Amino acid sequence: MALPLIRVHWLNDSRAFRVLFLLEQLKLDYEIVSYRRDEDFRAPAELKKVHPLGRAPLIELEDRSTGKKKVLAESGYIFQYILSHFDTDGVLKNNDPDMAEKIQYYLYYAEGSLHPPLTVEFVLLMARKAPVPFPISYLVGMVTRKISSKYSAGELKNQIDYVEAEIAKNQGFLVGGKLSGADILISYPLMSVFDLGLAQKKDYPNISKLLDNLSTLDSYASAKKKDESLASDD
Ligand SMILES: N[C@@H](CCC(=O)N[C@@H](CS)C(=O)NCC(=O)O)C(=O)O
Repeated sequence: MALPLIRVHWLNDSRAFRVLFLLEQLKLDYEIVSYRRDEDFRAPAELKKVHPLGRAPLIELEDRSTGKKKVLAESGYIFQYILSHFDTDGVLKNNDPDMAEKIQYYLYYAEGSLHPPLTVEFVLLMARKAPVPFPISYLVGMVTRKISSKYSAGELKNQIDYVEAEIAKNQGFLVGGKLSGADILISYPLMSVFDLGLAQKKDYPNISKLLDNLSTLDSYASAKKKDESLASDD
C-alpha cells in the first residue's frame, strides 16, 4: 500500500528539526510547511489552525487515494508513529524485544523527564537577558538564580548524568549499541543543553561522542541544510 503524503509543520529553532532528521534517516519523501516564531519567540497563531495547541512539530498524513488527513502532535508520539508505520526496512528497528521496549521508554523520557528542567533553565536564561532597568534586573537575577540553584540546574544535571551513564553502558548509543529513533529524538535536548551553556561537552564525553557521530550522518546533514535554509528565508 502506498505511504501517505507526509507533511511536516516546521517552526524555526524548534524540535521540528529532529523530525526532519528522522525522516531523512528513513529516506522518506515529505513536504514542509514553514512557520516563524514571533518577537516573543512564540509560534504564530496559524499553527493553531493545524492543531489546537499550536506547537511544533506537527505532522499531517494525507491518504493519497482518499485525501483523508490525520494530524499527529507530540514528538514522542510522532516518532513512535513514524517508526512503527514507515520504517519498513527496519533501518532504526531493534529486533530484540527488550531493546525495542527500551527505545519506546526513551521516546517518553526525552519529553517527560529531560525536557522539563531544560525548559525551566531556558526560561530563566531568557528572563535574565530581558532588557529591564536596574534595580528590577538585579531582582530578576536574584530570583532566577535561586530557582535555578534550588531546582532546575541540579535536576538537569541529574538527567544528563543519567543519559551519560546509559550511553557509556550501551556502546555509544542509548539502546543496545545501535542507532535508534531514541538517539535522534534525544539529540535535540542534548544539543540544546550544550548550545545554551548549561553543561560543558568536556564533562560528558559519551554524550559528546554520540552527538558528534550523529552529526556525521548524511541524514543529519540533509536535515540541517533544510532547517537552515528555511530559517534564513524571509
Ligand atoms: N512536548 C511537545 C512540545 C512542543 C513544543 O513546545 N514545541 C515548541 C518548539 S520546540 C513550540 O512550539 N513553541 C512555540 C510556543 O511555545 O509558542 C513535543 O515534544 O512536541
